[in-house]
Amino acid sequence: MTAVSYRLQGEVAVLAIANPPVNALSLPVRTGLMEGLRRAAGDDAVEAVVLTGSGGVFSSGADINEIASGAALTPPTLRDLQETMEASRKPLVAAIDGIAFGGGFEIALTCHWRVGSSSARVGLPEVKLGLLPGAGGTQRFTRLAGPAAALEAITSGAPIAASRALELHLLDAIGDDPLAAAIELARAALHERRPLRVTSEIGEHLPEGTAELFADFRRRIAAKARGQLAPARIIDSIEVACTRPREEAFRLERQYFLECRDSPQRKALTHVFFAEREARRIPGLPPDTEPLPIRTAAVIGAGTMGGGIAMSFANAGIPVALLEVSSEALERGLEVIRRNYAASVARGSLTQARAAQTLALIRGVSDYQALGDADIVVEAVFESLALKREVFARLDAVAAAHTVLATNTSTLDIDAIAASTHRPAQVVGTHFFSPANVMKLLENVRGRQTSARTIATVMALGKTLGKIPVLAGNCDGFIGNRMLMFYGSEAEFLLEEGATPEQIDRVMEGFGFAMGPLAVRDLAGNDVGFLIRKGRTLPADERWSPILERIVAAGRLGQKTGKGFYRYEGRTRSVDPEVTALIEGVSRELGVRRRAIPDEEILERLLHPLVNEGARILEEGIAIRASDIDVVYVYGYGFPAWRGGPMFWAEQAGLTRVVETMRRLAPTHGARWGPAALLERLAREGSGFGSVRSPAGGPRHG
Ligand code: T1G
Repeated sequence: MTAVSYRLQGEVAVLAIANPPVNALSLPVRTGLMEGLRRAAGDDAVEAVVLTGSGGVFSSGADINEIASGAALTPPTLRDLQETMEASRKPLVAAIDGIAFGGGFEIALTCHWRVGSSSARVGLPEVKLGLLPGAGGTQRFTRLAGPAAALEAITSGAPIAASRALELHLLDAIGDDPLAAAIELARAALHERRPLRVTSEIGEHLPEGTAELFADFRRRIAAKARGQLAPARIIDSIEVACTRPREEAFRLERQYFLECRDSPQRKALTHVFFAEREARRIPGLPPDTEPLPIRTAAVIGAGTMGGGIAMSFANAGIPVALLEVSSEALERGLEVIRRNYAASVARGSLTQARAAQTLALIRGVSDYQALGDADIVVEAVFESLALKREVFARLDAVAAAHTVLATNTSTLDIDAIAASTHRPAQVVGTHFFSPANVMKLLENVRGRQTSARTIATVMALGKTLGKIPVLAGNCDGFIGNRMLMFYGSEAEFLLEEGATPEQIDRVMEGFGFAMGPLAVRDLAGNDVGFLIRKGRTLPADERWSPILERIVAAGRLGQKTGKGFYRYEGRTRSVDPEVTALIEGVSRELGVRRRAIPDEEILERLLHPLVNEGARILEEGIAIRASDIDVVYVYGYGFPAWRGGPMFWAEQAGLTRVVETMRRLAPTHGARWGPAALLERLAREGSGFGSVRSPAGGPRHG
């Protein structure tokens, strides 16, 4: 089957890209398009050309693998195609169904006109790969829609609905049958002898492209885009569309694109893109394993997590019963959900109708018998093993035989919970991250007896809920929280030795975390962190720092009490001399002589233990692959995606440095802080994590 089909509909040639699953513009597609364009140009019977995609997709853009390998530069390149298109004397119309993203949308923007289906989405998401639209996208989009819309759309990479694209003149018409509508538009253009609209020639200087617009926008995204190259170059590229002659502007866009393409950030973001998709592959799962269809759900517990999980199901169109035995607690939980949807409507991110429709899918109940035939029940009660075992025993008695019983526990033993049921094969962990209706990561945890079908079901559910699922083995803390223990402890040890909360958080936020470790503790609640810690027993050669205990004892629970490691005015934090005194007091008690600690030491001593524990998790088979650990940290713990995740970052920085740090820490911190054997081996061999896979059976059990 050719990558591009060519057929005549009367005097109109129809070129359809056929490169499943997403019509990426790989070399065979580009070649097929070039052949089709030339054939149409040379055939007098052809008076117009319509470009479309088959399989319900226009195109997802350039082939990301080819960008990494350089094959994207093998002629005909996208720019070769665009030159041929702009030289056409015959009308070119794009018919867009499904998505037209990246280079796919850039090809459509090079057509003279564009028609979309009402459900079509267009966009330039290159920024998510550390790139900028390299085939004229910043130029043509800006000329059609104006710089303000271009700045928002291309620095966010967000998809644009057809109706909005029409408003922005990115589409010229919307039709239920975009192909027929495109052919009709082409015939009208012929009949009316419409001048061909070459989008790259629209408006030489765009009046609204004022210096203030760009200065304001740069200020507005400074925090979010800190340290990142692509957003900055996208703004530069849109600015030159408004201020420089066309030829120069296109040349500069190309220059900026190549700069981004060759940056470490592009490599890191491409790694994350494929890592997300690789995480769905579970070795050892029989290939014919069919996930259980999830048509209805139930959630036990209407607290923050339970409410957020219920919203996740409703947002995906799945009716969900939210169970809370106390009617007051149930009403409180439902009220929080109602307020969340109202806030989305107020923000304009949801229509009133859509909010009402979604809310109607959530049914509050107080009786286990009301759970009916839910296909999955997610328990989200207080983090107590005894309580969870009691809930699972009750669920086991009332749930339908096929129902999957999932626990949202963040660290407790899945096997111990499964043992309170007669269906351990259908018990699994589904660890959501707060706020559950927002955070993308879904850390699924398999127990010793969790069946292949149950695993396949919760992995597929992750995608259905619009989340990014990763499978973990069963151990204390699974993947994310187990690594976090070391990160959090080391932050406090650094405080004892001379660092301050503001220095530590500044260093980690400068690295790219949305929030540093102490600010995160204040957000999550220091009492929560302390409670989890109290439930754990450390090896004899390890200790906790007393700092967190002192902070909690002083009533400094974090943002919710207006003070924690910082003092708060709302969400704004400031240094609190009382905390400085508290920390210095602990140093004195411990006989530690405080010293100025270099930022670099803080960064390495926080990230290397994270990577080292990740290596242990990998060698124990708790994680299937290192890139899964990267996905967990990027989507669950705010690790900057443009650094690729902890394991990818460590490989780039050099695994030997991690080994050296852990060798330095082990004598004072305990044997577990010594370098993982896998890490020492890889560092010795000079190889990376890519070669490491867990045993075929998937993660073993901690
Ligand atoms: N290139 C190569 N493979 C791609 C791809 C692409 N552009 N898009 C998707 N895939 C693979 C993906 O890895 C997966 O493979 C399969 O297709 C299904 O994808 C010059 C330089 C389109 C919204 O950034 O956002 O154009 O795991 O599981 O959930 O300016 O894929 O099955 O082996 O994600 O339905 C810009 C990236 C490229 C869009 C579909 N375009 N893709 O989501 O399926 S750079 C993008 C997506 C560019 C130009 C620049 C999503 C999707 P496998 P999937 P999905």
